[in-house]
Amino acid sequence: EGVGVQEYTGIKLEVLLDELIAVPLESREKVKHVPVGAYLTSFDILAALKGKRLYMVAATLRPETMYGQTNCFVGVDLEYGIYQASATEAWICTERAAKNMSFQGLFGTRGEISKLGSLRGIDLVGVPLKAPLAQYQKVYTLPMEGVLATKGTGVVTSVPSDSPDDFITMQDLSKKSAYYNVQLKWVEPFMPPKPIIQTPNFGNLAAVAAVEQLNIKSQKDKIQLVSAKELVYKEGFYSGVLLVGQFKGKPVQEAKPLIKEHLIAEGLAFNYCE
Ligand code: A2H
Repeated sequence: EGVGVQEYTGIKLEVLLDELIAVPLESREKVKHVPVGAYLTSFDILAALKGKRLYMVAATLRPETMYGQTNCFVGVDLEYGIYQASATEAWICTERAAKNMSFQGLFGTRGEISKLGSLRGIDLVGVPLKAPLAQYQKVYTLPMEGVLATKGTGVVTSVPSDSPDDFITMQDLSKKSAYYNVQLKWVEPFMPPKPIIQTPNFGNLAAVAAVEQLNIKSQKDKIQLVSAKELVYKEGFYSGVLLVGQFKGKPVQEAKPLIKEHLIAEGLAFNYCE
């Protein structure tokens, strides 16, 4: 961890629980494949969630890119919890993040935590979500290899047009869906990504251009991905112009705080530091 404080925007992606098919516990043992969201629709969890909306909460440094969300990533082996955020909301994130959030006053009484359930990333793969500002009504939770348990919330919202990591992971998932255990309908309708930011040197799909320029082939090309990430970040932040949404035509630097404020005012985001 660095010395400074990193200021993230926490983004709330609502879990579309009604879209999941609840399978009674007895019949679950007989079915060959565990149904998507089986853990979330288990009797105990549904009872604990009664009267509450459930959100996956992602930490991002680029709230102005939320128009380009196509999915959300989790690490399949990471541990997550469902935490009571208020009387009407429960949030999914790592325990480490939940503790930080509680101390930052996001859960009501500072330092107090109420955990409603524990699950692993794999239990979330395929779960449908409503992502704020996204151009799709419904996006899906997908697996990513590099998700760190020690950063943010352990949930990464994905913007393949402007994040080389997100783009290459989506490409891997679409090329090797069987290997990654994902359904094509969770990936293919969202690719290739749609432009949201114009840049002078990398065009309007900066992440795609950088991945091509640096000849990055998969998530395994970690060193080149770090370079691509830095190049695209600088280009988007200092020279990017928004192509969509309420702040269309504005430079990214100007639009970023406005979009963050708007999301917070709508109850769709929050400040999160670590
Ligand atoms: B960013 P920093 Cl469009 N593990 O959001 C791995 N990566 C994580 C993470 C975790 N636990 N938590 C957050 N992140 C990602 C958008 C984005 C991001 C774009 C472009 C660049 C970019 C959409 N994904 O980040 O180490 C999140 O991805 C490049 C810096 O704190 C978050 O912002 O600097 C960023 O990494 C935080 O990285």
